[in-house]
Amino acid sequence: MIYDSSLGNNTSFEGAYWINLSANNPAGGNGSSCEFVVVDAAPEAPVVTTDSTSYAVGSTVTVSWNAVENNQFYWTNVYRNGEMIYDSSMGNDTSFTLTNVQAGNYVVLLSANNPMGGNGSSCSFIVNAVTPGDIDSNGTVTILDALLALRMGMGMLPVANLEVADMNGDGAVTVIDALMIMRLTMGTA
Ligand SMILES: [Ca+2]
Ligand SMILES: [Ca+2]
Repeated sequence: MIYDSSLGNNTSFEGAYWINLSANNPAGGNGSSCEFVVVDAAPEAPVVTTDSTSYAVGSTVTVSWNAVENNQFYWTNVYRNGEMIYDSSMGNDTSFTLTNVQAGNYVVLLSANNPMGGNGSSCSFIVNAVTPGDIDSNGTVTILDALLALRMGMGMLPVANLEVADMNGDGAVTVIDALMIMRLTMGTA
């Protein structure tokens, strides 16, 4: 006997169980087994984090959390400016990545779940809007950005970040763009 209803909600049921079954005759036996776990509480809340709290547009964001005991599945949702943009559904991974992120305020909600319920945590991060001229994506336009544009215009650097480097919108990065960025840094644009 492995079950007696008179035991009610006795928490001694908690634990890992294995069921082994074999069919036997005088020539031998063959069998199979299965395993299940009985829990008496929802898993503890994992702590979800990102590798930074501030990103440039187009970045890759890694979201991760600690594994918790007695979890059956994790579920994550990501909201950008209040709108859900990612829904993991049920999974057992403890991280995921968002690629090519767009500007906005992001909130990540995570829960660990089992048949007794779920517990979760959240974190937030910002993807900064594109700043024209901020070629190195550090949030401000400085003389370094102008120098980067100049070197791109002279063919000394491959053109990256065209969206912010091409100040006059002609589809190329030239000395003119470098001059426009330089004037921005001097407040004479
Ligand atoms: Ca910059
Ligand atoms: Ca240009």
